[in-house]
Amino acid sequence: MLTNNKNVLAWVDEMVALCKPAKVVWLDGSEEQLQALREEAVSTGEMMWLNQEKLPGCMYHRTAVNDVARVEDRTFICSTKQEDAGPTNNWKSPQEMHGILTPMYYGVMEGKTMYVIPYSMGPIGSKMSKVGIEVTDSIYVVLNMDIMTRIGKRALDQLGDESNDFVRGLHAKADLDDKKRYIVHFPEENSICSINSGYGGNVLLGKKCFALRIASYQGKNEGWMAEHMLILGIENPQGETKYICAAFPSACGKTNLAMLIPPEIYKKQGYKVWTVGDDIAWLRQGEDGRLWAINPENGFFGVAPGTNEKSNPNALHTTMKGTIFTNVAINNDTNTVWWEGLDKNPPVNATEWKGAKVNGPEYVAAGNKLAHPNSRFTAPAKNCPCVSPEFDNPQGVPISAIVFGGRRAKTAPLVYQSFDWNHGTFVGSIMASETTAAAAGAVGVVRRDPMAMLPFCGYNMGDYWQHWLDMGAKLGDKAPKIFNVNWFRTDDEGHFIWPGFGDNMRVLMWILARCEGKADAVETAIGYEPKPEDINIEGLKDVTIDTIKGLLDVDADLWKADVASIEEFYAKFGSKLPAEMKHQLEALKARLG
Ligand code: OXD
Ligand code: MN
Repeated sequence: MLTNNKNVLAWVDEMVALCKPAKVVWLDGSEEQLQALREEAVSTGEMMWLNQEKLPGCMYHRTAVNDVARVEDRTFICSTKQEDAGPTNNWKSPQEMHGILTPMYYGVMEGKTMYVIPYSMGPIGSKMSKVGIEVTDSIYVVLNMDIMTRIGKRALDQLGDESNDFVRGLHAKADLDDKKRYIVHFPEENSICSINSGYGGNVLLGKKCFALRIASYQGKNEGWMAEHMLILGIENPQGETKYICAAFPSACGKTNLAMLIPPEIYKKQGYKVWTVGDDIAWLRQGEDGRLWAINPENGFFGVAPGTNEKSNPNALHTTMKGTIFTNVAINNDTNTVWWEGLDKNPPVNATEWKGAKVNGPEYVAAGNKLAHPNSRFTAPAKNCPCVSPEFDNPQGVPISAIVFGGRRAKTAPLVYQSFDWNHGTFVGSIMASETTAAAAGAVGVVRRDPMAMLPFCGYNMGDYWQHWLDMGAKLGDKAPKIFNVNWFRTDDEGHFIWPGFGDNMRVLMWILARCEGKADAVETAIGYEPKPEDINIEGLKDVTIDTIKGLLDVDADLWKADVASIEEFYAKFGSKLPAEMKHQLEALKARLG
């Protein structure tokens, strides 16, 4: 027995009685046990070894064709009261939802093995970490959870013998029927149920389900924050590191920013960038009054397509060992992996993500994708060349700045700073991205995604904004400064004006200078902007001071149109919209004239 904790034992007994597995295996976290499971998954065809010389420890998995992404329309927050889930979440009462789910789980693991995975979100020994137990019928889930979290006996030891503060996660693949797929959160019961999926975001219950949806609810009740944010550190030539958290909606380059390569001008001075996290931050006020962050995860579950030597060499390097690849293409000559955007040479002897053998170049020329656009790597953080030396620090890292960002062709400038924390909360709440010509549907349609938490907030977003305001009041003058960035302004031909990638560090440097009181700013209707000359453009080919002036331009008419769309969005929250947010919106309107 790995634990004497009666709460854990009783819950696992209950799950066994419900799902009726033939066998129960507790994950102790040992390498021998994991290796045996890898071999077993290979023997059943669930997974495959890749070329062990080129990609040591790396494995491959293919999901069902109907099961390749998170399913927001099948994701529920089941609080007792509907208003506690709010207008941005699907809701059913816990009673009704249990009525639907319990019969589906009854006997669902007959003849199968139930794996019991104890795991810690956050470094072992950290007061900011929390424990979860996931039971699942999938070895793929076990092996991914081993990379993404800290699994095994150490997590149970962290929980202790008495505590009942663990998140219960029940996952069964069942028959992968997408009509009966459910990803369900019971925040008041500290539990998650997932059924009929085998795709990462739906089944690695420590990630989005626990570390964002359940944890955001816990954070509200316990006075901390769970956010969809990367954490990075910038070390100056004197060896001092300042940390930034940043929230972006999907497809805005969060993993790339977290692992950025400094431009030559900073590199040669001795600046370094360190990655603490690429997706989730848990933030708590420290004893010194400042806001401290840990990354609850232990690995990266990144989108493969588009990752290459130029866009993100650190991510690419991270995936070279001990990584699980899902739904990418296989180069059959070398038994290695390929995806769109890796290089310009699709393998001739290829297997595409659904499993068909094809001639890669011909297949791609005919307009097909060899890798699924949402194909993934699950890679250990410790592989990352720029992983922060503080990655496992139980204290976390102190945060100087919080950065919000979206994808806006015209409205949002390259960067601006909020007037204060409350205004920064407003800036986060109006985050949005516009659809691009690359995607189906109308161009320039605005999708509001407050704090990039729209699909991940486990309670009413109005209450969530109030929680942000309350955290600001608690932090007072120790609060991080809040900024907004937009790497995606386009010219009249639709080309990006700002070079992005590593050059985004030039903007982060102004942000840090502001935090240290070392840079001036210009007050505009929407916030403080840099003086154009304060964005360092040394060594940039096509960017002049006039380019920066253009990127910082604030078009009052566009902002007035945006205000109308914000009003419409805010109206959904009725009396849950904090008065302060209404006040911030009115103040913006007045400043725009
Ligand atoms: C993710 C997401 O996978 O945000 O990180 O969807
Ligand atoms: Mn994410």
